[in-house]
Amino acid sequence: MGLYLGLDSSTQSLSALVIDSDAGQVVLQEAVNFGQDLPEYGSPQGFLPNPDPQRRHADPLLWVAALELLLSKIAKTGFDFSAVRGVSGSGQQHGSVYLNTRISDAPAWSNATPLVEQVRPLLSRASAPIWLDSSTTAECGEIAAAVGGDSVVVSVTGSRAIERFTGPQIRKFWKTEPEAYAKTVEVTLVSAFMASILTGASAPIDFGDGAGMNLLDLQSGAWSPALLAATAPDLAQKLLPAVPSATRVGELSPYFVKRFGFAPGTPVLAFTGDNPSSLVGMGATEPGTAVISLGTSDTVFAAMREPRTDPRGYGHVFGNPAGGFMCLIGFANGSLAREEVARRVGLSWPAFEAAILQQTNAGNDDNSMLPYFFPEMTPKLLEPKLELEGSPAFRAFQDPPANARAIVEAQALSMQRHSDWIGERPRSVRVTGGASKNRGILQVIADVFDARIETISVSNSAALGAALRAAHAGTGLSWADLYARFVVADASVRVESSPESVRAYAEPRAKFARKMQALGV
Ligand code: XUL
Repeated sequence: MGLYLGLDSSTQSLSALVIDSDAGQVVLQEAVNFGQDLPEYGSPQGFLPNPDPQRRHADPLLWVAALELLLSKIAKTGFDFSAVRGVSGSGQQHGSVYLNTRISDAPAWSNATPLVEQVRPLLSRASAPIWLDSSTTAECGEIAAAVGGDSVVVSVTGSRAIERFTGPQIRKFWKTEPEAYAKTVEVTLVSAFMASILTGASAPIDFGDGAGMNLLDLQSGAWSPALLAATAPDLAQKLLPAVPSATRVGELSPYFVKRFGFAPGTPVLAFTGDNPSSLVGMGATEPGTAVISLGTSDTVFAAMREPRTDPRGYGHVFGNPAGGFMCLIGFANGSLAREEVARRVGLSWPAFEAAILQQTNAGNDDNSMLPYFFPEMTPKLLEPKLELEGSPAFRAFQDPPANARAIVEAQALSMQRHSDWIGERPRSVRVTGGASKNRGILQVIADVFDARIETISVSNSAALGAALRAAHAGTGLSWADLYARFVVADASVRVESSPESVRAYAEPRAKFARKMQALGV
C-alpha cells in the first residue's frame, strides 16, 4: 500500500489528510481546531487577540501542540502510521518564526518531555506575525525606497513590498526589538517550521512559500542580496538557502517514530505555502487551468509558464510546487459584497441565482457597477468605491435582477483584468468556495473568461495538495495520474461559455477598463 500524509497548518486549524495512492482514495481526514481544541493558548481564532487591529501574531507553540494533538487523535482511530510512505505539508503563508538555536543544533527531541517544552527555549521571539498582520506600512516604504522603488521589488520578488509579507515583518522586528533580533540565528516560515519539527532538523524554505517574503529573487531562486540588505542587518546568515518544493528535506525524527509508530526513515518532503499547495490539490499545476476561490474574499490563482510580474503591482508570483511559477491575486470584496447587494435589494440566494440566469442577459443592458463596498486590495483602494451607472431604478438599487448581475459581472471583469498580465488565457476555470454553488455566478465567469467552468469537490485542497506532493515524490506517479485519481471535476456542474454572451462582454470589458483608468488604478 502507498499511504501518504498531507498536513495543512492554516490560520485556525491544523488538518491531516491521508491518501492511498494505489486505491485512489482519501482514507483519512482529521483536524485540530486551535480555538476549540487548544483553549489554553488563548487564541480563539488562531491568533493572539490584540486591541490593535493591525497587529496579528500567533504563538508558534500552539502549532507544535496542535501537531502532537492531531497525531494523537489519529492514533486513537487505530490508524497504522507504519504504512505511511511519505509526509509533506503546507502552512499559512508569510507567517514567520524566530529561533535562537537552529533546530539542527538543538538536542534531539526527547520522548520524555512534551515537544512544546523542548521547542519553547529555542524561540527568540515568543510570537509569530501572521498574514493577517498589516502593521508594517512604514517598513514596506523603507524597503522599497532602499532598492529603488516598488517596481524593483516587484520585478525581483514578484510582489510589491506588502505589509503581511515576511521581509517587512522581519524589518519591523529588527527595528522594535533589536536585541531579540540579534539573538535570532534563524528566521523561518510556518511551513518550514512545521517540517523542521517533524524532522528534528532545520528544514529549508521552499520556492513556493519563499516567494511570499519579498526576499526571494524569482529568477535565481536565491535570496536577493539587495532585498536582504534593505530588510535587516545580517539577514543572509539567518536564512537557509531556499530549495525547490520537490526537495526531500529529511526523515521523520525518531520522536515521531517512537511515539506514533511511523516507520523509521519515513521521508519528509519540503513543506510549502497553503496557496501553492492548493494549486496541486486543485489539479491546476499546468498552465491553462485557473482556479477561482469564492469566499469571504475571492482569490484567483493559476500556474504560469514564465515568471512574469503584474505591471500594476497588485498580483503576486509564488513558486509552483510542480515547477515554474504561479500567480495569486486577492480581492477583498468577495462574498461580503455579493451578500451586501442581495441584502439591499431583498433577494434570497436562490432568487439571486435565478435573477442572473433567467431575468438578465450578458452585458446587463448597460447597467454596470464599480463594486467596492469595502476597501479593496486589487485594485488598491483605501476607501470604498461604489458607483452605479445605468437606469434610474438600477442606480437606486431598485432593479434587483440587474443589481444582482451587476456585482457578479463587475467582479468577474475585475478578476479577468487583474489576471491578464500572466499571459495565459485559461481554457478552464475551476471554481471553489461557498459561492461556487451559484450557477448564475459560474455562467458569468464562463462568459467573461470564455472558458469552461468546473467545480471540484475537494474540501481541503491544501492538505490534499500536500499528500499528492508526498505521493508524487514517493511513487513516481505523474501529476496527471494523481489528478485522475484524486482531483475529479463534478460531472454534474459543467458550465460552458456561450459565444453570444462572450461577444456581449466586449463593451462592458472596455468600459470597466475605462473606469479603472479614471480611478488611476
Ligand atoms: C496569501 C495569503 C493567505 C494565506 C492564508 O498571500 O496571505 O492566502 O496564505 O493562509
